[in-house]
Amino acid sequence: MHPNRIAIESAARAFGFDAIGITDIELPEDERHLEQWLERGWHGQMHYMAKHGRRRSRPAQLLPGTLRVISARMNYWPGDAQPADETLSQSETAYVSRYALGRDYHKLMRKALGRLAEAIAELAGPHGYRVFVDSAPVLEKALARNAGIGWIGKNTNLIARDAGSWFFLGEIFTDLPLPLDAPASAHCGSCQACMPACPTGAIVAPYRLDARRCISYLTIELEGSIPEPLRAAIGNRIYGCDDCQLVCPWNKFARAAAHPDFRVRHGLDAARLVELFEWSAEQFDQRMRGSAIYRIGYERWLRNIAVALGNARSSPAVLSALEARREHASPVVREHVQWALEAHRSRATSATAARSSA
Ligand code: B12
Ligand code: SF4
Ligand code: SF4
Repeated sequence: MHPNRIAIESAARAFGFDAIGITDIELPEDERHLEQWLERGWHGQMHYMAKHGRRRSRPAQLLPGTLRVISARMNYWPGDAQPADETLSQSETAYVSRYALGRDYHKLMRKALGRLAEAIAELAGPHGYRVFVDSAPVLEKALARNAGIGWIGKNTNLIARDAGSWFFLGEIFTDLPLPLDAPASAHCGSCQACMPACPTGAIVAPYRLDARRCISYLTIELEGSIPEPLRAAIGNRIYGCDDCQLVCPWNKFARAAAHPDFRVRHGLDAARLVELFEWSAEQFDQRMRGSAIYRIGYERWLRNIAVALGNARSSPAVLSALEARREHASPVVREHVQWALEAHRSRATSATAARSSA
C-alpha cells in the first residue's frame, strides 16, 4: 500500500473514523438509478434530492477540480441502549432509531473530516478540498462502495463485512490524485430478509426503496399529515426506523460506537410515550437541542407520538394523554390525536362485539 495511504488511514483512526477508502468520481450507473428513482417520485417531499441536477452524481460539478473522494465511516451503534427488539415489543414505549439516541452526528463528523483534510495536506501537500456529511448533494453510499468501504444491500443501506451497517458516512472531496482503493464486492447473496421485515413494504424490490412509504421518511422528512393507511404499521416508532437493519445478518458483526457522543441521552432508548407526549415546547427545545431529533421540531414530534399512542395498548394513561392534547393549537397534531382516539374506540368496539358474539 502507498505510504501516504497508510498514513491517511492512521490519521483517520486517530480522529475517530472506523474506516476510510479512496475512490475516483465516476458514478454513471448510480446516476441512472438516481434519475429513475426521482422520475418515479419516490423521493416524495424531499425536493432537495431533485434540486441539484447532476451535481449529486458528478462530484466535479459540485466542487470543480475534484479528482478523488475520501469516504469515511463512523460507527454509531449505542452499546448501552436497551435492546431494540425489547423496545419494539413494548407498545407503550417509544422506539427511536439507533442513530438518534445520542448527540447529532453532523457537527462531530464535519469537524473530524476537517481535521483529516488538514492532516492530508501535511502528508500529501496542499490541496483544494471540501468536506461533506449527509445533507449535501452527494451520493454517499455509491462513493463509499467504490472506495471499498462496503456494498449497497437490498435494503439500500451500505454494509461492511466487518461492521454491518450501523455507521454514518462522510466525505472529503480533493484535487489530489491520491492512489485508489478497490471497490467493495456485494455479499447479500440469496438473502432477502430485509424485504418482508419492512413494516410498510417500502423496499418494493431489491435495492429499490420507495421513500414515501419508509417510516424514516414519514416520521422525519414528511411535513403535515402522515397518510392514514400507513399509520398502524408505524407501531411505536416515533423517529426513524431500523427494522431492515435489525434483521440483516451482517449486523451480527456490528461494533459499538467508540465516541461518547453516541451514548443514549434522556433515556430515549426506553422512554414512555405518555411522558414524551407531555413535554412542552420549551422542554422539547431544551432536551433535544444537540440531537438529530431537534430538526423535526415540536409539531412533528407530537404528531409522531400521537400516532404511536394510537397504536399502543389501550390504558387510562394512554387515553388521558391523548385527551389532554385533543384541542392542541396545531391542526396537524389535533388531526393525529383524533385519529389515535378513534383507533382506540374502534378496537374497543370490535373487542366488545367479538365478546358478545362468543
Ligand atoms: C434521502 C436519504 C434518505 C431517505 C431515502 C433513503 C434511500 N435509500 O435513498 C430516507 C428518509 C427514507 C432515509 C432513511 C434512512 N437513512 Co438516509 N439518507 C438519505 C440521503 C440524504 C440520500 C440518499 C440517496 O442518495 N438516495 C437516492 C436513492 C436513489 O438511493 P438508493 O435508494 O440508495 O439507490 C442507490 C442504490 O441502491 C442503487 N440502486 C437503485 N436502484 C437500483 C436497482 C438495481 C437493480 C441495483 C442493482 C441498484 C440500484 O443506485 C442508487 C444510487 O447509488 C443520504 C445521505 C447522502 N447525501 O447520501 C442519507 C443516508 C443514506 N441515510 C442514512 C441512514 C442512517 C438512514 C436510516 C438508517 C435512518 C433511520 N434509522 O431511520 C434510514 C434507512 C432507510 C433505508 N432502508 O435506506 C445513512 C446511511 C449509512 C449506511 N450505512 O448506509 C446516510 C448515508 C447518511 C449518512 N451520512 O450517514 N434516508
Ligand atoms: S427503515 Fe423501516 S420502513 Fe424504511 S425501509 Fe427500512 S424497514 Fe422499511
Ligand atoms: S437483510 Fe439480507 S438482503 Fe437485506 S441487506 Fe442484509 S444481507 Fe442483504
